Amino acid sequence: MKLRLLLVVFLISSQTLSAWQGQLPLQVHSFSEIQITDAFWKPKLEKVAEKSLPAAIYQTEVKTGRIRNFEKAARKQGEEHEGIYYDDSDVYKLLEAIAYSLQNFPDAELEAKADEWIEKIAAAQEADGYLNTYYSLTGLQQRWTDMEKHEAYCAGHLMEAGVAYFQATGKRTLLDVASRMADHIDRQFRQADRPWVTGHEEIELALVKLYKATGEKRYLDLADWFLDQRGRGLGRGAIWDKAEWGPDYAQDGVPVKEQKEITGHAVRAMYLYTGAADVAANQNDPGYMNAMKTVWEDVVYRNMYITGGIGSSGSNEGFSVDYDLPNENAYSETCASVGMVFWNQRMNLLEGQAQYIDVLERSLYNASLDGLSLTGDHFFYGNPLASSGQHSRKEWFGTACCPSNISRLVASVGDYIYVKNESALWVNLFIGNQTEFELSGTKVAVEMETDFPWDGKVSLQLKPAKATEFAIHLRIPGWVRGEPVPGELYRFLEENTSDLLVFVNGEPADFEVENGYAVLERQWKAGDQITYKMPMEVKEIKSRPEVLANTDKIAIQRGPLVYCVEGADNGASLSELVVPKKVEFEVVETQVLDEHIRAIKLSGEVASESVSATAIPYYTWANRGPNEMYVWLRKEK
Ligand code: FUB
Ligand code: ZN
Repeated sequence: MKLRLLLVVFLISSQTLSAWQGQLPLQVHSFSEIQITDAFWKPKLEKVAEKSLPAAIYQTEVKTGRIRNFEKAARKQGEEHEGIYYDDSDVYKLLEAIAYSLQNFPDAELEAKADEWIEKIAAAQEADGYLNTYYSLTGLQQRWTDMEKHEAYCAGHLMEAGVAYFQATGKRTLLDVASRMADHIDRQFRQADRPWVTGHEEIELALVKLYKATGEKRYLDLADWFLDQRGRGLGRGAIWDKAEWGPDYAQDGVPVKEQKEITGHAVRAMYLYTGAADVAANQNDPGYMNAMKTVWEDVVYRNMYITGGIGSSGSNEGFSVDYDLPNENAYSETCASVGMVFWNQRMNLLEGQAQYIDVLERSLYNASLDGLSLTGDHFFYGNPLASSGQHSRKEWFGTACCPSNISRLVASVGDYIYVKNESALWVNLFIGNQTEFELSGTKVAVEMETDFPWDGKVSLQLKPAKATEFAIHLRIPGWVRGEPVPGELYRFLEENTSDLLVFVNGEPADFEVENGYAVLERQWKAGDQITYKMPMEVKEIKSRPEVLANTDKIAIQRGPLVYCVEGADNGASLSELVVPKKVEFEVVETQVLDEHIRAIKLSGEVASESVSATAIPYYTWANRGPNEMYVWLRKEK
C-alpha cells in the first residue's frame, strides 16, 4: 500500500517537473496587441474611460488629499499628511488604470493629467529613492519600522504603474522613479540582510513586472527574497501583535513553499500567490507551484462563493473556517476577486490547465464585475450574495482600494483572452476581438466573434500569412463539462444534456481533449474558420451540505453568469420565494438601465399555488436603488 502511494507521489512530481521542461509556462497575449470589438465588454471599457476614471480622478485630487500629499512632500515645509498611510497606493493604481485605458482609447487630456501627477510624484521622491508621502510628512526617521505600514505595498503599486505607463506611452519618468524606489528597498533589505516581511503583499508581483520591463535581474531576486522572508518568525508590527490575527493574517505562519491552507486577509493572499507564481515562472522553480496547488484547492474546494468571491469574513477582510460562506454578511471584497483573476491567470500559465480559467471566469463575470455599477461611477467594496435592502453602491470609500482595482482589471480584460507559446494558442475567454499572433514563425491574424455571455456560439477567423501548422486549444468551460467549479463545493442539480460542438469550415471537427481544452492541430490557411457552440442551459446549482447558509437552497447559473432575484423586478416578499421542484425557465431579452441582458423567468407551482419570479445576472443588481436581493433561493423539497 505504502509503495503504491509512493509511486503515485513520484509520478505526480515527475509529471510536474517534466511539464516545466516542456512548453510551460505559457505566455500572456497582451491586451495591448488586441482590439476588443465585443458587444458585452467594449461598452464596459468605454464606461471605465468615460465615467470610472474621471470619478476616481475627482476623488483623488479634489475631494481627498491624495495628490496634495505628494505636493506637500515635495515642498518639505512640515505640512500635514491627509488621509490614511496607504493612500499613495490609490494614486498609483489609478495611474495604472489610466495607462491601460489610454491604450484602448488615446486621450490627450487624460494623458496630460497623468503626466501632471507623475511630475508631482517624482518631485516627492527623497534623494535616496524613498517615496512614501505618509512618512515624508509624519517623520522619515520612523520609516521602515512597522511592517504593517504598507510602505512596500505602496512601492509595489508605484512599480506596476511605472511599468504600465511606460508601456502605454513610452514615457520613462514614473518607471525611473519606481526603479529608484526598488533600488532603495534592495539596498535597505536584501543587500543589507535585514529581515522584512511585507505586511501587505504586492511588491512581489510588482518587482517581477519591473524586472521584465527593465531586464534588471536584481528585481526578480528581490521578489524571491521577499517571498522567502515569510514563515520564519521575522514579522514585527501591528498585525503580528494582535492576538486574534497573528502571522497567518499576512500568510506569514509558514514558509510559502510549505503552505497548504489559505489563511488571513484575502487580498494579501491573492497578491502573494500571484507574485509567487510570477517568480516561479521566471525561475523554473516548481517549489512555489507545488505548494500553491494545495492552497488553491483549499480556496476553491472549501472557501469560495458561487460568484467566485472569496474572503467571507469582514472582521479580518479574509478567510474564516472552511465552508463558512454567509450570504447577507459576505465580505467578498472586490479587490479579492480581482486578485483571484490575477492568481488564476498565473496558475493557468504555469500548468496549462483550464480549471484555473473556470475559476477566473467565475470571479471575473460575477464577483469582480459586481464591484462596478452599470453607470461606471459607483462601486461596491463588499459583494454580498443576499440583501434586505441595506446595501448600495458608493461613489467612493475611505479606504478606496476597490474602484481603481476594478477599473484596471476591466481596462486590461484583453489580457485574459488568450495565452500562447511558440507553436500554439489557447483560447481562454470568449470576448470578441481582433489580434495577431506569431505562431510557428508565421504571422497569424485572428478575429473572434461572439455574443457571449448571452450566447454560446463563438467563431474564430484565421488568416496566417502562409499555410502553417499550429495548435489551437479551445477551453471547454466547466459549466459545459457538467462541473460548475473544480472540486465539489457546488454541483449542478441535473446532469448536462448537451455538449460542445466544434466545426472547422462548417464541417464537424474531431478533437482531442487535453487539460480541459479541445485541441485542434493541423495546417491552417487564410480563411479557415472555427465555430464552436457551447450549450447555454439554465442550471440549478446546489452547494455541499457543509455550507449551512445554503441548506435546501439552489442558485441559478447560465453560461458563466450567476443569477439573482432582486426586488426591482419582483416586488416585496422576495425572501419568501420558493423555487418549485419542477421549475420552468424562460430566457428573455431585456435591459437593466442601458445594459442589454438575458433575464431568466422562472415559473411553476408550489403546493398548488403558482409561483413566478425574474432573475437577473448578479453583476447587474443594485443599479436601481436599494433592494432585496438573493442569489441562493429556497427550493421546494
Ligand atoms: O490595506 C490596503 C487595502 O485596503 C487592502 O487590500 C484592502 O483589503 C483594504 O483593507
Ligand atoms: Zn478593495
